[in-house]
Amino acid sequence: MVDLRSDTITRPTPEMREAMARAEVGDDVFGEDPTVNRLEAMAADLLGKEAGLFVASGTMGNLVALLTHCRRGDEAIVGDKSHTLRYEQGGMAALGGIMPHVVPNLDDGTMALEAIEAAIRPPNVHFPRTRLVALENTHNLCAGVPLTAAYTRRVGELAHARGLKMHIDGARLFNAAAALGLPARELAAPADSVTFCLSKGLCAPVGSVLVGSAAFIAEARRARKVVGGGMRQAGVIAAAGIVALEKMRARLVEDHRRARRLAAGWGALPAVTVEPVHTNMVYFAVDESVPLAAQAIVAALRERGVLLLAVGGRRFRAVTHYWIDDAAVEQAIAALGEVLSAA
Ligand code: TLP
Repeated sequence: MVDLRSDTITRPTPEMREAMARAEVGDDVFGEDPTVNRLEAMAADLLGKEAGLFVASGTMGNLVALLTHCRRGDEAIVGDKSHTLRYEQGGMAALGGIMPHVVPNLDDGTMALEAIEAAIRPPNVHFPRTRLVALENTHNLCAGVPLTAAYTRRVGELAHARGLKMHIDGARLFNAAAALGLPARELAAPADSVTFCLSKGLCAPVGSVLVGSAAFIAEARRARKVVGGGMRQAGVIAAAGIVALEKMRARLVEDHRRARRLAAGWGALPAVTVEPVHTNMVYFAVDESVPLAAQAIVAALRERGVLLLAVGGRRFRAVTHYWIDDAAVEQAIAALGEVLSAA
C-alpha cells in the first residue's frame, strides 16, 4: 500500500529496531533511564534550550506545556486552525481549566500580530488572565506551511513585551527547518517552550520531546506525571528517537521534493486543484464536476493501493514520508488519474 494518510504511519527503520533492542534502560520516573536522558539532552541542545522532556505524543507535549504555563481560569491565544484547538479534544480546557482565545489563522499559518495583540486581556477583575500565545510550525491545516524565523521572533517579542509566554507546537519543526534551510534552534529561539514529534517524518515509532528552560521542564515533569506520562523504562522507545534525530532530519528534503512531484502530477489532472506545497503535505480539492463523493474517491484509491485522507468537503490530504519512494509517488499520481477518468 502507498500510505499517504500521514507521516505518523511511519514504522521504525531496521537501525531503530536494533537500537531499541540494545537500549540501556532504567526507571525514568527516578530520572535513571540513560537513553531517555540522552535523548532529552540531544533534543534540548538541537533546539537551543536548557532541558528536554520525553513525552508519549505530540498531544501530551502540548497539554503538558499548557498545564505548565497556565493555571485554571487563565487564557491561551491559539489559532482557529491549530491542531491544539481542533484535534486535541480541548484537553487544555478539559484537564487544565484553560480557556482558548481563538484568533484566525491566515493561509500562511500565521495569526496577524494585531489580532494577537487585540486578544491580550488588560488587567480587569472581569477577565481571565492571558498567559500564553501558541504557534504551530509547520502548520498542518494550512497545507504544512512553515512559519518563518522573522514572524516567530515578532510574536515572541510581542508576547514577552506583554508578559506572556510563547509555546510552539513544532510537531513538524524539523520539516520547517529543512524547508527554510535554517537550523531548528533558530525557529525555536523566541519560544519559551517547543514540542516536536519523533514519530512523524522522523520515523520513530513513538514519542515527542518538550523543551524549554530547566525550571520550566522541572515543572513540566510534574505535569507529565499527573497525566500518566511517567513511562519507566522508556529508553526502549527513546533509543529509536535518538536514531531519528541523528539520521532522519537531513533526509526530510526528499519528502518535500516528492510532495512537490505529487502536486505537479495531480495538479495536471482536470478537476483537481492543488494547494501550494511547502513541506511534506499535499492538500488538493476535486471539483464538483466529478460525480463521486469524497469518501468514494478515497475508497476507489484504496482499491488501487493508495491511501489518503478526505479532510472535509472535497478537500484531501496526502503526506509524504520515509516509506514513500519515487515509484510510490508515480503510483499515486496514476491512481488518481484512473479514478477520476473512470468517474
Ligand atoms: N497530527 C496528526 C493528526 O492528529 C491530525 C496528523 O496526521 O497530522 N500537532 C500537530 C501539528 C499535529 O499534526 C499532530 C498530529 C499533533 C500535534 C499531535 O501529535 P500526536 O498524534 O503524536 O499526539
